[in-house]
Amino acid sequence: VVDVVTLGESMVAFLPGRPGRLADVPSFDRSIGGAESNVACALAAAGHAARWVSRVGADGFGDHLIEAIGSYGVDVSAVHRDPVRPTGVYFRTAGDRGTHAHEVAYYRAGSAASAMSFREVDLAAVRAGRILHLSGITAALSDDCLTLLRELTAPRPGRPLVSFDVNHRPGLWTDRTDARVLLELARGADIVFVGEDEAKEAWGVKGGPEEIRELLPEPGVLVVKEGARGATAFQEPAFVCEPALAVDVVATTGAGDAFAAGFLSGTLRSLPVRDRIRYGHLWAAAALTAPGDLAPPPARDTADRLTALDGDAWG
Ligand code: KDG
Repeated sequence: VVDVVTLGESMVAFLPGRPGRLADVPSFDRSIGGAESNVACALAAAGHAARWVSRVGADGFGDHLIEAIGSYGVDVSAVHRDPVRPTGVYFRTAGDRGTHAHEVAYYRAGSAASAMSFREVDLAAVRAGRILHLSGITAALSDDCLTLLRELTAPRPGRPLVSFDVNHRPGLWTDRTDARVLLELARGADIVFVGEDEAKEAWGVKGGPEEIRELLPEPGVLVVKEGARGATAFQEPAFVCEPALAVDVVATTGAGDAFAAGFLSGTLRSLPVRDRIRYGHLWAAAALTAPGDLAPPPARDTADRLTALDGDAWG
């Protein structure tokens, strides 16, 4: 039995040897990135049965992704190899503590994953879990990928619970389609994660979580992430706000994926919404304090003890 299936592009990620501009940094360390595989890896590391579905090149980077993601215990048997298109890669820089924002340089146009399509993916493998986790990144990769997401978020009898992280990446939304398509996709999902900042950028929302809920009343569960302040989850008739943990941030990349994974872990365990958010915060804290995209979540008994702490200990 598969608990969670995630589908999306992963890339070999190159992390800078030192802070500075992309133009100046001389060396990078190899790592892995990919929002949806990050979610699968965190869930598998926490003992859930997770599968990642994707397409990678028939190249060494594709071998590395399959091996590295598989080593977390993720089922990678439904990942296809593209004989022609390469595996995507990306480079990231690091800011000198607050002096400048980091840069991201993607080399993924025409990648193997951008050729994922409704005809090509193994739909039975995609729909086999209790939860299917998707993200808006896939919608930006190609027309075929967007069609695939539309099909997977369309109503259908017996479909898994569809979880959708908006993951608006401005660098990917340059010409083809407007990022407002992310709103349409989110409306078809059962659980939606969105950052307040993303809702501003992608949809022009000016207010806070309530205004986002008005725009997105359909999903049974809507989680609005408010950065270092915390997160609000709407599940009618109630909503729950929980402050985030204060941590010394090393790198923010991957924190949203860790949050989603923690929240989904709590969902699989049927925990109350407050605890699902706390799990999200705890797992995000682990990712925020590690340099790469991925950090294994705290052990379940430790996390259970921490999430049960009194409200005052939180925030
Ligand atoms: O959420 C983290 C991802 O953004 C990172 O791993 C790279 O998947 C990635 C993307 O497309 O930005």
